[in-house]
Amino acid sequence: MDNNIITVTSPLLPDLKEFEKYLEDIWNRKWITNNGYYHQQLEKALAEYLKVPYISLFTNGTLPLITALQALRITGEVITTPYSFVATTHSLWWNGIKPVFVDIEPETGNIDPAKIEAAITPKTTAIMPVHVYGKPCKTQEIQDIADKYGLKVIYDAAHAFGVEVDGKSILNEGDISTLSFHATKVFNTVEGGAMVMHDEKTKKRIDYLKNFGFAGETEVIAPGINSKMDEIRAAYGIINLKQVDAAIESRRQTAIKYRNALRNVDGITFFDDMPGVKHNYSYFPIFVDAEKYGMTRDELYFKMKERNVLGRRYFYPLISDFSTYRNLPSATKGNLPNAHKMADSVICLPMYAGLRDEDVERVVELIEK
Ligand code: T4K
Repeated sequence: MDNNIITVTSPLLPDLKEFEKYLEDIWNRKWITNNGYYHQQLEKALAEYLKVPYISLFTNGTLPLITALQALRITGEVITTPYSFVATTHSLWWNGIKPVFVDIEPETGNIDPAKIEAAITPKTTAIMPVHVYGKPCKTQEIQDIADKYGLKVIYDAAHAFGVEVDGKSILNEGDISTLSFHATKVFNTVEGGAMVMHDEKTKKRIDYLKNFGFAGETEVIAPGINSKMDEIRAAYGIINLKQVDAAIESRRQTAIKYRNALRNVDGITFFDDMPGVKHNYSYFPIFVDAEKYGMTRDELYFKMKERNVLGRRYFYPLISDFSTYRNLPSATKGNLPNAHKMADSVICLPMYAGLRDEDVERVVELIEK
């Protein structure tokens, strides 16, 4: 038996020698945080790379969600998806907002726009969808509903780094999009994140809010938070950005290998590329139909684990099933059948830049058997 552990992901690391040069420069500058040189450079480079007009860096992918809700003064109820990482819904809780869960579409795992209107009440102020696994939401349909009811749209785009639809960045949709640059993401700054906005005024306000609300040495315009990215992480990000295209290409090759090998395995399904979409291959979820496959998802998951293949059940349990949220009226199983089905059948296979062919083969062989 092969004892090498294959994890679900492995971080994209900058070249250490190159990083050392940046560190020396930071040491010389003696400016290590608070909108420093590399912070500004990374914001510029990311705006260009991501094809977005304005971006503000954060210390992680959770605080831009929390701050976006503050900046847009969202209150009352917000419509969101249960099929995500807990941080999505936690950002609402931290703002005293009631989450209202709406079911997902089986084709993408994203919130189903056709089910949003029925969940709107006089207290609804916004929609918070997630481009789960980096697959684009039906943004036009969501925007039409938002416009009709006067709602804001904040996209949790934590998985959607670099994703484009018909040549346009998905990050320009809605009022605000947020990104995560966590170690496990396609592009990482160790911990880190960002917010994308459409205009300079909002960018300025967000920059105040992530710096305690300071709008000058002696003026505080709002009860802001501290969520500034430091110079060391910004420099790390600048180096990583140079290799992210190659990393995405490596991930794409892995996705092709998985798809070719698993297409004819009875009871195993997966997503194919969507027409017109530039994907980032951030995750490779497969879905197990126990009856056809002859084994349940959990049986396969633990069998893989026994053989040192550490896939992950992202996103199981559903957010709506965690104790904090399960008593909400919208958290019932009857309201969220598609989300339950996906959460109960998913395993994310190992997926990262540089995953070796023999490791892909090992994963595939385990599933085939
Ligand atoms: N919205 C969405 C939709 C999100 O998915 C996330 C985060 C957020 C918001 C919030 O963004 P952040 O505030 O986190 O920036 C991970 C990540 O911690 C989390 O960022 C991510 N989503 C979530 C989906 O996954 P865990 O608890 O599964 O990570 P962990 O530590 O078990 O790592 C998974 C595997 O990655 C390990 O088995 C091995 C590998 N790994 C991990 C780390 C940290 C490494 O090889 N090296 C490392 O340093 O949550």
